Amino acid sequence: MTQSPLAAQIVDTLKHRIGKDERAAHPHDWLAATILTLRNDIIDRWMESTRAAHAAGAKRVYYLSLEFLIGRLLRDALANLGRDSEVRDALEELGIDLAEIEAIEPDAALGNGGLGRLAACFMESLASLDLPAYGYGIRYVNGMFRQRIDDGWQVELPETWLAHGNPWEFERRESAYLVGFGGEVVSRDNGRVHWKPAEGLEAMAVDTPVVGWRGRRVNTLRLWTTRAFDPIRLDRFNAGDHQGALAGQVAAETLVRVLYPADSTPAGQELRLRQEYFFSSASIQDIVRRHMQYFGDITTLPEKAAIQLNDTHPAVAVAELMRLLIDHHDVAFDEAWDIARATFGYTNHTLLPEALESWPLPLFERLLPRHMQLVYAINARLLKEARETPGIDDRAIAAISLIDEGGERRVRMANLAFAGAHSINGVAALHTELMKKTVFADLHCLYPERINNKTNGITPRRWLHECNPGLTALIADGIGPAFKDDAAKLSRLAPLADDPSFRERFAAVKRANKVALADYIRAEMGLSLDPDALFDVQVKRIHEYKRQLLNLIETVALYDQIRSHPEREWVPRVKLFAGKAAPSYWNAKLIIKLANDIARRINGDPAVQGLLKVAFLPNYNVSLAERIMPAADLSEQISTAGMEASGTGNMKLALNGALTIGTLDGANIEIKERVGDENIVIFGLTAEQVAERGRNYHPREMIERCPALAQALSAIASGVFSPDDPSRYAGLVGELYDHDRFFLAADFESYAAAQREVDRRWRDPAGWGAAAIRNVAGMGWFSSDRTIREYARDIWHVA
Ligand code: B1N
Repeated sequence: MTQSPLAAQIVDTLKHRIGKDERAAHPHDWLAATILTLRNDIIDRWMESTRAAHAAGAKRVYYLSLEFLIGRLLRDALANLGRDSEVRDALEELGIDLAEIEAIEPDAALGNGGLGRLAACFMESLASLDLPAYGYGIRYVNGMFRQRIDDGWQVELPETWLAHGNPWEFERRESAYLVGFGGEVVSRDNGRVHWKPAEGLEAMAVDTPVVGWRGRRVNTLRLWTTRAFDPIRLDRFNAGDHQGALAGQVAAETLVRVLYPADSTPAGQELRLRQEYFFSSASIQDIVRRHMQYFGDITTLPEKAAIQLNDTHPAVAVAELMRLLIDHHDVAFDEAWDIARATFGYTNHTLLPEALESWPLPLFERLLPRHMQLVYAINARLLKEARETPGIDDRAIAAISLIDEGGERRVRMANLAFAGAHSINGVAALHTELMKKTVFADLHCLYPERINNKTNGITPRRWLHECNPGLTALIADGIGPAFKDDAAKLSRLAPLADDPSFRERFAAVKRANKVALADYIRAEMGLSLDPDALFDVQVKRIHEYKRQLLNLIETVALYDQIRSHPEREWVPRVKLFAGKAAPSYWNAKLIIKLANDIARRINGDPAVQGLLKVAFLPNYNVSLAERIMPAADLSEQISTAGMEASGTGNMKLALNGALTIGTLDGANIEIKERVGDENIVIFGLTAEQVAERGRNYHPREMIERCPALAQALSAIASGVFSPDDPSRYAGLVGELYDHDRFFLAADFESYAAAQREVDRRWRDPAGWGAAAIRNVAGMGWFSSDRTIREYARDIWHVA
């Protein structure tokens, strides 16, 4: 049999690049050979994209983010290049199953959750919209930890995504920069200021190509790794100090070793500040070098570069650009400040006060003495402007200052980012309005034109086409393929909600996806699930404000009800939970244990007759999300109103035909507007009511007035689900009576009623199916292509 050219290429790559023949090759070798072969095509397009942008003198977008949660890349590349079936066939000729080798590609988990995944969706949309862009971040050796569940408890294991090498990346040894720390600032005779760092390490670029839809453009994700300047100190080694000889190397490796695994809470340690400055400095140096090489005049930087700060993690880049302009390019302070503000945009992702980054002043000054001076200089200018603005009093001045003077003095990174940017955006409409009223109220008063909203989005390539091929084919059959190039065209699906035969086919696709997920869960956890039950999912980081505990308490209340009234017609439900807890977040870890304790008890109770099953799926990551989204019927988006900035899992689930049960929080509000009030189940206090209630809230009374809630809480607190340690949850539940910071008691009744409304709707399959289809039809607006178009138009000013 003659081999197809592609199959021959893969075999050739296997032989000459991997050094294996067909008989000796392991699945990992086939995976690498396939990627390396496909890469040739990608490289050609990559170079073409770079050349064209250069020739056009185009403005470039730079997305600075400490996190890029990109997941697996092969499926994405194949789909976007349209080479899926060609590669599948070639591998089949060689006796290799594409799906099998795809499944062993490690997840690139260089992020915690929503913020990191958003950065990955944005990179894909930037390439799909043919915008010249670079993502800048850190090439962590160990990404987000792998979660194992041992006896119901979370155990964190190191994640080793680079163990088999990484065929997607290119080391750029020539793109290397010195990044300094510590030392002193000296004034030179010529009036210039010079920073002499005490320590230095080298940042080296490692590039990954990002393929856009239909291979239109290939952009660069540039992740920095470290090289010790002087890898081994031979003088020390020869003197017998073997460890000392390698100290520089070890310090350099430590910096990029791990991703901080805390979502929405700042780590606060010195290593984190070092990571932030390391990647910010390398990125700014790279941007300035490219600009000078192409355009030769630093003052035109804002015309040719838009730098977006993904939260405050890269906010020190503002001071770093000022330093390069003033100390290295002889730009005067005022002009440098104008250039910086015209270049930077800042995106805020959270209002939680405990999540706002600030650094103890002594630490900041010790690590970055020159930046400290610049922060003072910027602050002096800022406060002078504030004092000259009518209506700004001393209290407002204190709030605007880059330095927090209350208690231990600290540098406020959000204020630095705000002051140093021409645009400050929130990630959903409500969140943006709350930014104006809360954290940034005074800065907003000073610069009322800066805050704007850019509601988050998700890429429909990964989160519909690739993860749900069944639904994608059905949609194409119903409305034609145009939605693949323009997600807004999904709206054409709406009339088909009234077509019984389309609804039936839609239900069959959903059922097949549920069977696939049930098969996975049986294989992984030994738990059998009924694919005809309602699959109710809450998948996201474990955090008290996201209220997994509310869902669990309601689950217990439902369990009690089923046991007391077995004669009633209960809707069979499967409650699925997944998500990671920050390793140091005790209550979050306890909530995972509670989910597992509740699951064990309910799943083993013959009295519920399989009407209710509960499962906590270990190690939630991008790949597991790709399995869950297509199989969900109900999406739990139940954060305390005002606390979830946007959410993006809510978008992925609705796009795949799940109905949302949710609060009026984050992007839920905009989802409701787009899918229609009848196709979403809303409950609970509004953000305004939460703020109002906060001052006069008595959870104990509310609990005592609601027997279902009181009973569920006392069952959990007294050890019904933890007979091995009856007081395990006494503290977790006890806190609710007196504090209940997240208003579980206030929202419980409304949540439980909403769940019974969900049951009522589920009993009408036609009505449910129509609502699910209308969800898909309404979700096109949440494509990250739309989000990126808005950033491009309003913030970056690129065509
Ligand atoms: O960013 C997502 C939003 O959809 C979520 O609502 C929001 O919670 C999330 C410190 C964060 N906010 N803040 C973080 C992550 C890591 C870290 O070290 C904060 N993540 C969010 C995308 O906009």
